[in-house]
Amino acid sequence: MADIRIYGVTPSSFTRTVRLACHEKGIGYELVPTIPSQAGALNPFHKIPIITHGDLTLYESTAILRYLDRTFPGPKLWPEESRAAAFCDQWISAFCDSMVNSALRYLAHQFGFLPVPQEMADKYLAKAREVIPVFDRQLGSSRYLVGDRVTAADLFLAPLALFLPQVPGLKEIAESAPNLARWSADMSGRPSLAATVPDPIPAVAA
Ligand SMILES: N[C@@H](CCC(=O)N[C@@H](CS)C(=O)NCC(=O)O)C(=O)O
Repeated sequence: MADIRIYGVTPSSFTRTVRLACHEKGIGYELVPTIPSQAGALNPFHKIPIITHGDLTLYESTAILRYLDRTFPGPKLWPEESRAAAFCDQWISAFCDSMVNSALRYLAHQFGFLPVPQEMADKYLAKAREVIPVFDRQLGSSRYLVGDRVTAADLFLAPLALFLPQVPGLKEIAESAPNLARWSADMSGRPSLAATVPDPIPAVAA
């Protein structure tokens, strides 16, 4: 087993992304249950996930996946070819910016993790109506976000995408995204997704 520790909690989208990367590459790890308010000793920004590997402490999920990909053998999470690698970075960045600042924030509000006024939550939902179809169109042009094999970009999108059907408002948007649905079904069948199913969080009332 590799000496990797992941500090986070199972329902956290970014924590699951890091766990997915470990499973896809066959890296053993220990999950150390840590909520953001407990993260300050390892991450001055008080966010999860964080990893430690020997004397290394690393936060920010993209940096963590890059480190895992460069350090460990197993399937590459970024394509070799420069344009495909750039598109992989593009979709990760689009997820971390546009998708997080719409669908993920709306979901966090609905689950009670983000106490913002309803007016703000409504804006997140309106933005999700623009953002989710962009990902859907991309998944209509290739099997995965970048080409015909799973990359790091898919590992960022999957945890959130698989939550969409549980959240009224987002569920209806997801139902109008057939390529995203096809891709979600495909991703759900991967052992990495099966091995990282989040602990339940209370259902959201419609
Ligand atoms: N940019 C960070 C974002 C991580 C993030 O937002 N994590 C969430 C949990 S999924 C968190 O810690 N939220 C607490 C907060 O924002 O205060 C990354 O890529 O790892």
